[in-house]
Parts: sequence; C-alpha cells; structure tokens
Amino acid sequence: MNCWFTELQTPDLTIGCRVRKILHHEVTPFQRLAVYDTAQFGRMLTLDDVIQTTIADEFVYHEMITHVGLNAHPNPRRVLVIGGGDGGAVREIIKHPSVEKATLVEIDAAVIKAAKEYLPEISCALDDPRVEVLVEDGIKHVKEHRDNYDMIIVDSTDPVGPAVGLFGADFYRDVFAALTADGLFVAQTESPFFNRDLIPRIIKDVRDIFPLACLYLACVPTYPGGLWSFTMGSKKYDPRQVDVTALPDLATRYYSPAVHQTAFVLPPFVAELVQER
Ligand code: SPD
Repeated sequence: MNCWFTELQTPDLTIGCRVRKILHHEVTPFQRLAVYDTAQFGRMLTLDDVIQTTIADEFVYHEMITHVGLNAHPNPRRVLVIGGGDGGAVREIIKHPSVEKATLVEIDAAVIKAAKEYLPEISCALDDPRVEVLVEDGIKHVKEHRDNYDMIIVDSTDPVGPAVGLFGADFYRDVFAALTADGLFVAQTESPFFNRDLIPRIIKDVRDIFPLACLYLACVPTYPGGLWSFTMGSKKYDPRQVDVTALPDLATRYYSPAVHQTAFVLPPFVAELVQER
C-alpha cells in the first residue's frame, strides 16, 4: 500500500509517514481526529492533520513535560494536566509516590476515547484511582480553581484554533493563581527553529508573572524540527538547582538525572530567544 500521511509543519516543510492502515477518523466538535498505523512510528494520533503523539517517540515528550517539574518540587501532591487527553502525561505523573491526585482536563472527549481504544500503552493510567478525568475547558478550569495545584502541566496542541488561549498572559496569570504558594507550571512551547517570535513572547509573559522562568529542551522526532521546547514558571523552586544525585529511579527511557541537568543547557541560538530584553 502506498498511502502517506503528510503534515504541513511550516508553509514550506512537510513530514510524511507511510501509513499501513487508517485505524480511525472522525470530526469531533473541536477538530479532525485520526489514528494511523504508520510504518516508521507505529500508531499515531493526529488532530487537524498535526501529529500529536506516536507509539515510537511519545515517551520523550511525556517524560520531559512531567518529570522535570515534578522533581523540582519537593512534594507535589495535586497535579493538573490541561489538554493531554491521550493520557501520556498522567501515566508519568503517577509514577511519583507523592502524587495523591492527578486531574486531567481535556476539552475534547473524543481524544480520550480514541486514546483508550487505539493507544493503550499511552492511555493506560487514565483509569487509575488517583486520576480524575474532566471533559471541560482548561482555561475555565484554572479560573475557577484558586490555590489548588502544586504543579500544572499544559500539554496542548499548537497555538492555533482552540489552543490559542493557552499561550497567553491572561492564562498564565490564572495558572499562577491556581497554583499553591510554592507551585510551578510547565507548558509545551513549540520549536526553537520555527517559533522564534512565539518563544520570546512566552518567556517574557511568564517572567512578568512568576519569580522564575526558564526554558528547557528535548528531541521529539515527529515534531517540527525535532528539537522541542518547554517553558517553566515557578513560584519558588529552581529546577536547575535540584540535587540530581538524590532523584528517584522512575523507570524512564529519555528522562534521567543527567538529562534533567543538561536539558537546561541551551545552544546559543536558543539562549538568545530567552535573553532578558
Ligand atoms: N506540533 C505538535 C505539538 C503537540 C504537542 N502536544 C502533544 C500532546 C501529546 N500528549
């Protein structure tokens, strides 16, 4: 079969994956959702023809969006994930024994349903007793929950359509208010190659609101450019000051104590994006 999924990653760049089988396709109230079985990356979930997660490389993204922040906090008990309906972030969060409750707020129930059906390796923790799954708007949720979470993770789609509001200063202010006095948040913040206007704007907004703002990196092969950024805003703890010799063994494949440290080492072309202006 010569069938290809093609994502237009920038107006001038595509990634193509040979498709062995189209497993699912639907139009939800929010977006077009598809699950493909691809030759290179295995099963792959796309939203509006943008790759969200694949069986082959999801561990990089999900480990890095969770453990860096969770290990920067001495006792994260209540954790909120906004987006992330595939369940990958939640699966990683509950590896931390201190976590009493992980709340997932996903706007599109169809993402959760498709992940449970086609991506059980990723969604396997969604029925864990410590996990609460809410189908609602994450922006509204943070507005309505003050001083409630030790960590908030923004596991969003790209900043277009329904996710635009998750990349703005008003939202970061509500995230700040929803965090406890020593809380911190991490958001996926796109490609340092292709989002060179977005990242400095996010860092400035987070710096204006949180005492500490920093950026770290990981390599996600199916995302545009491969090199991916995460931005952290923290009220108290500096993830770069963690004693990595004391970190727990979390059974991870990308994240490790050494990676925790080196993720904050920014190549000069990325460092210039986060410079104070
Ligand atoms: N360019 C796609 C970026 C998608 C980031 N979020 C993915 C969600 C996986 N849980």
